[in-house]
Amino acid sequence: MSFRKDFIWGAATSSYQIEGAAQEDGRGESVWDRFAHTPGKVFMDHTGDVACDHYHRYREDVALMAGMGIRNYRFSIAWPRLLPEGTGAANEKGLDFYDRLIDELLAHGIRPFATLFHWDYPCALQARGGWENPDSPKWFLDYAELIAKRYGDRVKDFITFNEPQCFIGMGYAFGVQAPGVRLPPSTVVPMAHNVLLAHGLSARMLHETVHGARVGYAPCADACIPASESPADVEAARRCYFEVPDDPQLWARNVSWWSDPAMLGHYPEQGLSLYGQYLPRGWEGDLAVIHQPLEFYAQNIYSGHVVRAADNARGWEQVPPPPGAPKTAIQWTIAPDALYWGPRFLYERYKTPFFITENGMSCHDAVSLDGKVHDPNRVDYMRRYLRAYKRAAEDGVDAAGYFVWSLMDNFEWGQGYNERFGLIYVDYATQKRTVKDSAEWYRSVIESNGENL
Ligand code: IFM
Repeated sequence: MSFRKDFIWGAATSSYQIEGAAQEDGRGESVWDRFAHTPGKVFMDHTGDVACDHYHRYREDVALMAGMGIRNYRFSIAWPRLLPEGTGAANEKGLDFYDRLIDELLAHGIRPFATLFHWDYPCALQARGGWENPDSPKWFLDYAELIAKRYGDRVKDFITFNEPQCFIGMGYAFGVQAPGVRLPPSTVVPMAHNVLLAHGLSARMLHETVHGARVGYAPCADACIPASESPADVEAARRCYFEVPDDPQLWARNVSWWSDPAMLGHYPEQGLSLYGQYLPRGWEGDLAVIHQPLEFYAQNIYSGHVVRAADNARGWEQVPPPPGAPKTAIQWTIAPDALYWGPRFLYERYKTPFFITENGMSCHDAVSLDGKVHDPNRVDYMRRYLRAYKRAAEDGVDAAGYFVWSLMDNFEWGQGYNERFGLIYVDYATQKRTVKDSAEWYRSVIESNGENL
């Protein structure tokens, strides 16, 4: 047994992290432009103004991708590039950029997977209340419809939102990402509901507008890994994975609040008991819109923590990692079994073809004297994680795809350019690209459909 024959192997990026050209061709300002330009918010005050200059170098990047054997590319569209004011008049030059990118991908035999929103929210809409505004789902729908009508003849695979846990939870509750505010659940819960409604509205519209559309959704979370395979530990890990935290700043870091409404048509009971009081009037009526049939359910998984059964009210407790447990450069615990238990628990619950839409490793890579970038740690990380994912597929998970994060080194949000996740090394001073060893290895994985893992 192996991965299914039509398994999708790909690589992912996002607009603000790679495009640059932040003030070019009529692009509007996003909350990330403003946040990054606020001193002290991002490592060394780095910004995405230039990033990988992909806006100008997309042809070179697509050619590199094709040379690496990548046949599926997940990218995101910058809302303020298409609609500088967030709504209203479209920016033809912005629309034209994605036309050219999509055409270039197709000319190289690469299938585009377009993420509608990967965090670069228009400042013009933020000034109107952003996701707090009850009109915000409709604003998103209009933006999504522009994309569907313009690109739907060539793009069939769409992901509505990337990691709402981060752009809502880290942006508005924990306050460490753009726009960087700390608001209470009474404000953030209605915002989250508006995001879910925007997801449902746009998924429905994509199915109605784009012939043959395949729509998915990409939240995230560290997976819970049972300490042993005893039924008690497995159940403890499952409970932990789907529990909504009782914490006013961290509550949004969970799986079920963000996925149950979209995938099952209801909010999780345990979460409702904590936060249901803050949902906007009429929320029950929105659930039918939020709950749209999706062709795939996705998750971004990088890490996990070990959980065991415990004799306490929750029924579980975390097992602290042992001293010296392996970590990536960004300090995330290396936990390959996250790609077994995460997909397994999620598929059991949501019963929908499953994608990993992000997984990868930050390393402090360097160009060696031989002019190459040797990154054995990344190869080892990916091999371990992919083996676990393959085991999940063998145990019945309908594993349909995997996108490595990331195609190329890029602007890593609050960490600026300090972290490198790419298969392609980017020298930001010269914009020279160097394909890393891991890219060569990934090509062999793709060619063997994971048989060589
Ligand atoms: O770079 C990010 C990406 O934008 C969202 N998921 C996690 C990645 C690594 O932090």
